Amino acid sequence: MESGPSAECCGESQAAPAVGRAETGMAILPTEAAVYTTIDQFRRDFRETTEGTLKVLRALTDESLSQAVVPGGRTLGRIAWHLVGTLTEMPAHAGLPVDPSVAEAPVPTRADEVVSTYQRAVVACEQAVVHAWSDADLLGEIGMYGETWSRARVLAVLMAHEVHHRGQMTVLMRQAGLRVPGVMGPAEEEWAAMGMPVQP
Ligand code: NI
Repeated sequence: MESGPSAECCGESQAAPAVGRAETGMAILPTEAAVYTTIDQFRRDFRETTEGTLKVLRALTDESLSQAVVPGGRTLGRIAWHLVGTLTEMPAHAGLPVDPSVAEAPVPTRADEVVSTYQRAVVACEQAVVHAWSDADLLGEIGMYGETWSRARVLAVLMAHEVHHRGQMTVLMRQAGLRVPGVMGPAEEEWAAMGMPVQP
């Protein structure tokens, strides 16, 4: 992300004083040790999460990319592209051997370009983590966005960030009139397809 997760996700300026994790919006994350103690745990979670995100991205249309959160605000396309870019930007920031330049490219006008770039970023991210970091490396600490994080925390934040923006996208997609796929349970249309009433 261009200016770190707190600036992108919480609307805070990076110039704001960092007086604690609660102010960065990261305090709700589980402790890193409880999340990933092995690279394989991350890989399984990463694959499941990114498959869900891919379902959402595949439901985008070219026209929907310009759907704004508020008039003149961040668009669905920009959020999607930020999500794609972070998959290489954050790992690169953490010292992993990935090319972060996708985060710097303009937002595509075609939805299929978002999807294909995401797929490449997923492969690049997973391969970098798997090949460059060992289980023992996860407890090691590195500088991230003006703070000190363990590598396990980097991976946990990467996943939380993905789910956060994916949730934003599904709301905007409804507002754009798109059919939204179920990611963590069936979507409205999927309950209907099963002949069941929409569950709360
Ligand atoms: Ni963000």
